[in-house]
Amino acid sequence: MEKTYETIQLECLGELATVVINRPEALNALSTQVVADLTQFVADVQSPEGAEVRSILITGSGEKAFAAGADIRQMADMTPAQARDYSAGMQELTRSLEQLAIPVMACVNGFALGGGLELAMGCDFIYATANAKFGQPEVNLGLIPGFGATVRLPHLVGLARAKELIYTGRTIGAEEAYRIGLVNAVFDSKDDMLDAAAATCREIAGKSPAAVANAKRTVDAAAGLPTAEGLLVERKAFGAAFGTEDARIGTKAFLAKEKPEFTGK
Ligand code: CO8
Repeated sequence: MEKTYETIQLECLGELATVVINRPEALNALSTQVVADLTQFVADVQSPEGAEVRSILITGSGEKAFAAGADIRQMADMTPAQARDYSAGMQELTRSLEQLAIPVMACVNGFALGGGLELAMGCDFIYATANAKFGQPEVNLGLIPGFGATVRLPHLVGLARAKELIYTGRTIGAEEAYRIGLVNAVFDSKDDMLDAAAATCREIAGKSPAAVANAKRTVDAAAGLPTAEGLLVERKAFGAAFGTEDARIGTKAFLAKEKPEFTGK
């Protein structure tokens, strides 16, 4: 897929699309244009032209920031109604990332604060560099998180840790983020992180696309449901997996001791 956007750079290498948030002068803060460009990118991936894309990495330009939050300059004069619309736009973007049938990884270099961390949490999982810094500093501005952290942060790190981070506005380093389950892995350099993320994407791309999409949909649908309801969601999706071509291909190949050639159907 070849597309250009105002505030994000797209690098496509075969099936892997790497999105680089590119506003280094503002530490990649998420202006309305960045949100619009990311939203357009998701629409492009879902268009026929984007069919070749099998996984997505989102990262920030330079070494200093993934994204230092919503653009405070733009936000400063918003009315409550405008802020609600702004929040809605970004919430829809993160929902659309969660609803894509392919994996989306956040690769956090430097600051992932406020809306930056919320964007990262809208991805399937997060890799980070050792210099990464995470936090929800909205209380320092008299605000609260508005791009999903009150919902997703407790899912990832538990209610009490999420409350502590949100109430204090404290920034934590990569090692602590790893220890509390916010990030999956920490790397010495940005290149190491991006290489490892690309390898994980290749690993996933070698599996059944139908199964990966079903797993993503099911985990998303079951997240936050009471156990009994979540199990019903899983049961239905497990049943549906047996209606796919990939399930026949995968199970037959196993029994024949062959490598499966999945079709994604
Ligand atoms: N928005 C706009 N510009 C920013 C932002 C930002 N979030 N962060 C940094 N910048 C700009 C700075 O203004 C500065 O610009 P200039 O050179 O023109 O003065 C440039 O980036 C470099 O920043 P610093 O000089 O501050 O760099 P430091 O290394 O000294 O500090 C920090 C780095 C600690 C990251 C610091 O920049 C900082 O604290 N930034 C703000 C972090 C923050 O509070 N983020 C949360 C924003 S609120 C949010 O995300 C809420 C989301 C929910 C919204 C709900 C809907 C309304």
